[in-house]
Amino acid sequence: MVVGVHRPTQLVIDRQALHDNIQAEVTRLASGCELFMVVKANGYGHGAVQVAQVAKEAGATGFCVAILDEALELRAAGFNEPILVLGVTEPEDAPLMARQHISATVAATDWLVAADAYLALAQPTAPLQVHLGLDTGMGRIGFKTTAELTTAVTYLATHATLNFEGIFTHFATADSPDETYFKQQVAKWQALTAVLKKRPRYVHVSNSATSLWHAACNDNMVRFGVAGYGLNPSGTAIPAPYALKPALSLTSQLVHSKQVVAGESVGYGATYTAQQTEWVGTVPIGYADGYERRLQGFHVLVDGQVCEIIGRVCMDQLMIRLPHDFARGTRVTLIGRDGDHVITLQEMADYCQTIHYELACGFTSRLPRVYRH
Ligand code: PMH
Repeated sequence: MVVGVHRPTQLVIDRQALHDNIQAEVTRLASGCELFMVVKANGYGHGAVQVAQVAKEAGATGFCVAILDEALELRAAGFNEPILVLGVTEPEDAPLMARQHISATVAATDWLVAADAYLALAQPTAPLQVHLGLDTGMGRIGFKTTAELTTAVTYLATHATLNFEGIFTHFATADSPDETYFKQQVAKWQALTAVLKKRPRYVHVSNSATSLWHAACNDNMVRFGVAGYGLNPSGTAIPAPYALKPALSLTSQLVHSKQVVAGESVGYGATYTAQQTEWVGTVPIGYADGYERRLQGFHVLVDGQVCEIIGRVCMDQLMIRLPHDFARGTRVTLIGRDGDHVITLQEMADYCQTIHYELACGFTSRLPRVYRH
């Protein structure tokens, strides 16, 4: 997809905010506990390489991604830190991961057997670094029983192509005020890991929510994601222990303004009809940019003033009701602050009945990412 550099609509990423959030967490961690910044999905839409650079400056010592290509992007950009792929990769790619010093998440022993065959053939100079994933209640990937885990650990210990570098689990409800299910997962984690005779290099359970609110569980590494971007993992349910600074803003400009009279309609489906004479502005952003169609009725800031989105959000444009005429080129803020008003990703997510994670990841590559500070 092309990047719209000739259109005045852009995502603005505040590097200082990213830095402050990550550094605040690094500072809180117990000594010996490392922070790996989670930069999957293009750094939650913020730009993986740029976020990784800031995270490194702020004290992150490694990175987590979802898929192998995201790890390769970081290697190609020159990062030498440990990188863990959190999703299941293809055993065929084990030699590539070993050569690139990219750590694999493994959720079943048959994966190890298949990877070993490819590694034995390719003979990379280094073994493949393996993190065993344990399913303690997320129900996604991982070993579920001590028997399965013991088989995998024994296999790792007896195959020189593979190195047992880490073990981890993932919590489903660490962002919830109700800790019942969280505690059940912790108990399962403790029962499963009790069979280990030797601790691997990294033992980790914490996403942002766990590190923020259950730091006693952290062990020696945290996988810090959404809070690094300045977003509260719980939405508004639990206050963060320090002020999180949202790093992402979305800005545009008015490209058109006109008066409509009572009875005239706006947008596909003619769902909005003016009741009186009013000014209508057009902003060059739409659902093809990840600005959700569900945001009809939400608002933007025009020169700092709150204006409602009227009619359906189109693919590339949306219309707003203006208090009066504004010049073409007037500043429009879709996320962020202008004067006394601020629009947060959280408010947008609430309006769309989703979570800020989904909206942040949903901004498409047509929107240029511009870095400030
Ligand atoms: N570790 C794993 C295994 C994850 O899947 C995620 C996020 C994180 C750490 C970081 O979580 P945080 O951003 O809440 O700090 N994964 C996802 C996901 O799969 N859907 O939403 C978030």
